[in-house]
Amino acid sequence: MKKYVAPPYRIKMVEPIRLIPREEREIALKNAGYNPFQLRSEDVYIDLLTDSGTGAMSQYQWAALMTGDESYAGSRSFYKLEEVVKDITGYNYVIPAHQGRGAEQVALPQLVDGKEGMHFISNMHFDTTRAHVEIAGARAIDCVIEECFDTENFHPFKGNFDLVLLEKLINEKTPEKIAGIIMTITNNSAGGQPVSLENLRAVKKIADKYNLTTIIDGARYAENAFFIKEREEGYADKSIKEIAREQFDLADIFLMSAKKDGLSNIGGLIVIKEDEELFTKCRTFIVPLEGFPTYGGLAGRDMEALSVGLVEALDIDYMTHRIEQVRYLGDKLREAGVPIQYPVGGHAVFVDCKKIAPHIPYHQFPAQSVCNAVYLEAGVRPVEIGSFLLGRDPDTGKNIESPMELMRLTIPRRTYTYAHLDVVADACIEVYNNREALVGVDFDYEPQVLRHFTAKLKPVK
Ligand code: P71
Repeated sequence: MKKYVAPPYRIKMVEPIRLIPREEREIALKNAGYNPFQLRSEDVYIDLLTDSGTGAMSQYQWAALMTGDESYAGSRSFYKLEEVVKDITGYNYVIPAHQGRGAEQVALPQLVDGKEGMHFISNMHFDTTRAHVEIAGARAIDCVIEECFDTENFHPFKGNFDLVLLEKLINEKTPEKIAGIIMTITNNSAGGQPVSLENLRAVKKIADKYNLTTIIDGARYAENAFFIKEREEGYADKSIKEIAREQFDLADIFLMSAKKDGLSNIGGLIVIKEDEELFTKCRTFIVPLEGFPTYGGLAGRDMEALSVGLVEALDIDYMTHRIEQVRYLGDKLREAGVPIQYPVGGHAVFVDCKKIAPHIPYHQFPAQSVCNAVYLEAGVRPVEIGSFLLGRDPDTGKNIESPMELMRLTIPRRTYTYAHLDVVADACIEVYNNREALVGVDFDYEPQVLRHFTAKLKPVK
């Protein structure tokens, strides 16, 4: 039987976008210090900077906004959100936060608990998570499988932990000095790559052996569950929600940037399985940092939209199309010979810029150079995930060389059509065909933390 695949939605409201002329793009990029983060969105035609809070809400979410209870304390909207989150996770305690890093800034220091020389181990820390680990006085160690760094090689779960290395690291640092193991699902920095349930189970077993806390950094936990359904034996007939629950069963804490698989424009969550003492600490510190524990920096209406979005993200039709769309762009690029992280991950296509611009050294940020060229070509805004984002070693102050130099083409949820993705593919292919002309960039201004957001750069002469 023929399979018909089209978006499981139709458009009822539109936001006009425009491609400004090439000369204007050149001026805009120069004024932005050759850093796409500093562009005005009106100077961008197709915005693939991030899938975080940039998606389209459904009619049910917009309707729910109107029912928000804006009470400072004990909001009805909070209790609704709490019920939805408990139903999905099976955990006991729910605290909202304004976004993922809000949840991180409250929860991570509680796990470090003021102790010296502590570490978190993750398959791969995302940049804000790494920043909050360091602000809490601890160190972040990544422990992903080697296969993840070979962009050409197919592996169904490139986000997996290296289990041998994990146990070695725990023994090396000693279990007392491990504040927690962070399961980042999907593994954003490596290409939105999934982690298998088999791998998560093995991590949990090791954590139990050494009595360590496990934390799910689950901004894209539903996408991860979908890949398990697609690729892991025995899961084809399970629902995304059922698989997600198996993921949650393997952790003690769930931190979420709800701007991704919460299908919302803002929001975050701290969810704790059963540690009442930890819950009490988080509830205490959320007050000065984010807000009263029943709103945590969110308006009542935001909590309403999130309650609906969390459920919609578990829908199989929604998710099938979501993953198909990302794969469509990846396949187009691959067919044209553009090197990408393969297989394509959940939320973005990651282009391997080490292969595109081997003539640009890591400290001149090859992927940033490719991002800028793609913007100039067609007004498409990608984001660098490489040495520019990675920053400096907090102990030595030296630029860290990222194992991969990637340009991320991040697809917002339910926002662009396949025709937009054709434009993106054409622009990338054009830049790829003229890759010898690419030049590196250097700092004009470098901020101390999370430098990629606000840095100013200049092309190397
Ligand atoms: C993403 C982001 C946010 C971002 C990063 C770089 C440029 C623009 C936007 C945020 C995450 C994440 C994971 C796995 C925690 C956060 C922080 N990702 N964990 O990929 O991917 O959440 O942004 O809500 O504070 O674009 P937050």
